[in-house]
Amino acid sequence: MQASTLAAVSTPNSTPARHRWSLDEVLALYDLPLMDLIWRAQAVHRENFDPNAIQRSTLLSVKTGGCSEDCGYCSQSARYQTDTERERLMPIDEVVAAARAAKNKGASRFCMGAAWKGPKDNDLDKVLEMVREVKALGMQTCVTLGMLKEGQAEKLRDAGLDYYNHNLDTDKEFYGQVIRTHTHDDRLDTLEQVRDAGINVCSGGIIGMGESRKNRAALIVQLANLPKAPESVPINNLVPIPGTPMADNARLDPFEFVRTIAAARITMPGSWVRLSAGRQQMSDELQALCFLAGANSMFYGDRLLTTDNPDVDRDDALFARLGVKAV
Ligand code: SAM
Ligand code: DTB
Ligand code: SF4
Repeated sequence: MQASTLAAVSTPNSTPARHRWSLDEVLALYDLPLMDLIWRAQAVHRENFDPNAIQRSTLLSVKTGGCSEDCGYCSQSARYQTDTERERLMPIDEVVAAARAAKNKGASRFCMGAAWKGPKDNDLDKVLEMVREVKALGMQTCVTLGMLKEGQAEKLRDAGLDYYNHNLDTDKEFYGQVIRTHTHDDRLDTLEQVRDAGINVCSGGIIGMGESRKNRAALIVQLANLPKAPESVPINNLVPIPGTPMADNARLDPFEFVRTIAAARITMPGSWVRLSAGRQQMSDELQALCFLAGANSMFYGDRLLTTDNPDVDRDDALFARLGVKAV
């Protein structure tokens, strides 16, 4: 099928069947001249979203460092000597205070991250309480806790969780060069549990890890062809962390990042595409190009998990300059 084929194919007397994207089709998107790619992504964006509205989530690391996993990009793996110290799970009242502050600054969703391979049941009980209390503030809730065991997704749903973040991170073919302590299939298994429990799925990846364009396109294919596309798709640009194997990675051409956003927008037309890690290192103009390419969500607040994000004053000024509103 040509890259220009519509993303949905109608069958008589039924809802339109979803188009399954092939690697060649997504590579053909990447190969378009940048202006054509952005034009196409912007057209898809406008058919599905208000192009001047950007969703803002604030992140908080509720359990930092000391993780058993060996993800080659991560400051929180116990296997690498990084500046990130191991900390205990934060007390609930501190988490709720941070969520309240984020709401007052204009975030609509609060995402709590834990550096775990997956949650132990007694830790999960504390996170459930955090979810209930943040939800009671009138915010959407999101957590990212690693791999889930049977029954845990249902508990999170019953606590009122809106989104579970669990990234595929990279192409299945490249995964083993980044992470050896768990597999791409393990990630898919958790995504299935989250989906089956009726929680919104937030899943995306990181680029700039030394992967090829083909790997980047394959990641997009793997996300877009999930049984249902994730409602939220974070695209992270690697933040190189001293002490990790990726500390000295060369910076990816920023236009390749823009192309990845556009490919996500075109292949997942109804999903919120999040311009995620790496904004601190981007100019305002590059961020505006990402929004033009179809990003309509971002992390808002001075910190990501262990690294800096643009401060809220810079983001508020950017929104005003672009005439963009927060949702
Ligand atoms: N431990 C859980 C997990 O791995 O799913 C949750 C926390 S983990 C830090 C969440 C995500 O942050 C990762 O899947 C990865 O996509 C992103 N991330 C972590 N370190 C990063 C870095 N240095 N640069 C860009 N993205 C990063
Ligand atoms: C996601 O895709 N990116 C966020 C969130 N989900 C949890 C995390 C980015 C982390 C960047 C590096 C750090 O601050 O440690
Ligand atoms: Fe642990 Fe998540 Fe970091 Fe991997 S990405 S080392 S699982 S905190």
